[in-house]
Amino acid sequence: MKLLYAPGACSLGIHLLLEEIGAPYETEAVNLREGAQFAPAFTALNPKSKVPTLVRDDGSVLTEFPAIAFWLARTHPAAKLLPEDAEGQARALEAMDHVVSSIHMRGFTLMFRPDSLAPTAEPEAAKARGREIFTRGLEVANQALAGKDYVLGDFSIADAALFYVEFWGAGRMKMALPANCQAHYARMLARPAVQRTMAAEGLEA
Ligand SMILES: N[C@@H](CCC(=O)N[C@@H](CS)C(=O)NCC(=O)O)C(=O)O
Repeated sequence: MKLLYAPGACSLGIHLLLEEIGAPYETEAVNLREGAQFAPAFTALNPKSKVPTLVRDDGSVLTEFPAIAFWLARTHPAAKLLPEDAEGQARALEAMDHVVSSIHMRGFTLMFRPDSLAPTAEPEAAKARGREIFTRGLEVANQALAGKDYVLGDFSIADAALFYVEFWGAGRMKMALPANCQAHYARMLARPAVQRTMAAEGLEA
């Protein structure tokens, strides 16, 4: 397997899942700032120009965080990254979709690219709205974590998703996370697989 990733991007969550699994994999850094995701070598693999992009051993390509995480968990059951029952699997997908679609794609994106959907005459208002969505999303995750170490109780792919937005909030933006998210972030950072991933991407918490 080969993961195309960008240091500190949402691909961080998939990177750490590969470390948790422990099967051999390669990585290739994609320089998003230089627009490498639009170069033909990349779009030939993923015409959506996004990381994470996973090239599997048979050469086929899988994209979109929840799909990659779900596939990794299902194909590596020994790593115990996903509950076995339908309810638990649906909850994992629900939590990941909330992170990717709302906290990341609406909140974080609006904060840093206020004109990403349409030109706006009020970029500061759009950024503030993004911050509100990001913060509100983490508050919802915080409530769901009450009384639990991990999103579903035991560690799962849902934690990898929550971790990357916690890293963006606490690590990059130096925001105070709500208490349960802060404890979850610290718990994630204590995992050897997460530490190896952070080191490999050159990141500091
Ligand atoms: N829906 C996608 C989102 C992926 C995404 O937004 N990736 C960002 C990095 S965090 C990216 O590749 N951005 C490059 C670009 O938009 O040009 C997923 O779940 O994987």
